[in-house]
Amino acid sequence: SVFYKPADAFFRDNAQVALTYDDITLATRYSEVLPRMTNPETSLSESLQLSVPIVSADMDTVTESRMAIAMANNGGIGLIHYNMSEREQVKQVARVKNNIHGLIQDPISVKPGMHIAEVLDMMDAKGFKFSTFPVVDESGKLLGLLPGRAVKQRYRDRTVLEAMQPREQVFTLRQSQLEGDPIAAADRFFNDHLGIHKLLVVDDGDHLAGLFTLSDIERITGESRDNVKPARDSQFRLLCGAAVSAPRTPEGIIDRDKLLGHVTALVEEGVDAIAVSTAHGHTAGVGEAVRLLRGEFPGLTLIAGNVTSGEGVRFLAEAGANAIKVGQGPGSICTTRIVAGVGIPQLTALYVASREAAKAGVKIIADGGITKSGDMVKALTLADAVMCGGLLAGCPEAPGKIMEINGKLYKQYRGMGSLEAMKAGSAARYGHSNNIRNAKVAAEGVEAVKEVSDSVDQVLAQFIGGIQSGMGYLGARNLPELRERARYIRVSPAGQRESAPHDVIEVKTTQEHS
Ligand code: RVP
Repeated sequence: SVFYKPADAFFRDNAQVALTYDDITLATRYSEVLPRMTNPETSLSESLQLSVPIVSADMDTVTESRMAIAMANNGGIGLIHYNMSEREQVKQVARVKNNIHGLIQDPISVKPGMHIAEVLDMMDAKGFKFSTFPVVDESGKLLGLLPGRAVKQRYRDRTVLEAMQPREQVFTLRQSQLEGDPIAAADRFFNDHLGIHKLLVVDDGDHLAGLFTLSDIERITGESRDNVKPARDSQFRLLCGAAVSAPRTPEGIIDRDKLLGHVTALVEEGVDAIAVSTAHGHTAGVGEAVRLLRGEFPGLTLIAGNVTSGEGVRFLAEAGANAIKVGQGPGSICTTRIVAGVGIPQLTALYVASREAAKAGVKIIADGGITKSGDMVKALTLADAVMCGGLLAGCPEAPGKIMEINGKLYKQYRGMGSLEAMKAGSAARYGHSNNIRNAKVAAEGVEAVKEVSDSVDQVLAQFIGGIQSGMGYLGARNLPELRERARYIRVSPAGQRESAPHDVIEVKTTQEHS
């Protein structure tokens, strides 16, 4: 059609103006694809696959462990923010990696000589919510199971040996019995053993090799019924990412030791992606941080940003990033364009970045400005995934205070460049010294609130449904086909008004959630 153009032709025609989501619409195409037949899976690197292309933003009012767990359970991934101590961030990642798992291949165990008090201290230090632990000797051989009911202050002076169930009373499966589908094997076991909630796996020498819990198995088998595929690593653990800044020494150079120490601790807990997350990623400092991490951790998925130019994408790709965050100024709480006068409307930025990313063989993440699932579909015609802050900040899984205003419930949502967030640690992201208490700095974000929303499960079900509808309209079975089949046209201001509900009084029926 002369009207609806593929990306290259469309953006060439519009080279004089920067566009964003609402400026355009996508043309429908002949389709043999129903929405439910579409598969929006994506990858952020060769090793990091997601079942849905949605990432929760590394912001201190969006992603901590609860959000990351919910995101991965729904097939996406969360990036734990860095406005907390390194130790706390490592703990948060550990919480996600230990949360729900088909088979926990490396379960936390205790030694027979420990006192219950030490077990309680360990749980506290690591933030574990579970309190049942296998008991093993120095060689990892299974000696028994310490039940949760024995892990109480009242028994703090007892030893694990005194409190545990001995080996002969502990149910186990051999690794060889798990061949094929381990979840199905565990499911059968729990069916046959009424009242048993923990199942240990041992090798031929009776060394501990894994642990199943009934609640995990129920969650997983329940999920597969709902057709939600959680995002997991090769050991069946949920995926989790974490953000770092590009830390500097007082002399202003990248603090290599601090960065390496921090990332090493995250990697030891099994983090799946590290994002070097700053407001301006096309800088010497971010390039150096990415190069350093790539050199030390060759197989680790590295995300870096943010940029809005082809040169910026190439620069970070050459430094070793796998996925590049694109977006300067589109965020709902972002004032960079007003304060600094820079930044590019998001759709044009994504187009420019996507062309360079294809050449460099890297992925791009559309970061900021997504306000509805239609924006996600538009973004995914150019990007490999979208990153959301505001759309998730009202969920109960997001951190942050809930407040009541005029009888309605709201949750705090603030930019990482807002004054309060920068005081809490994110100043370096905006190129300021981390000790800004007395300095005069220009905030590039606002503090705001979002109405409290449904849970992540429900919110993401709507977004994923929207993405799949969009794919159905374009006749695209998967995201590569969506990219290929996308045809764009600009919309007039009247066209934009026409796109949203108009000339009606909207009523809300509450959906019943089972
Ligand atoms: P949004 O989803 O539109 O709420 O935008 C979230 C994004 O905004 C973040 O992922 C980040 O890139 C950007 N951000 C976060 N803080 C600020 C700021 O204070 N300027 N901007």
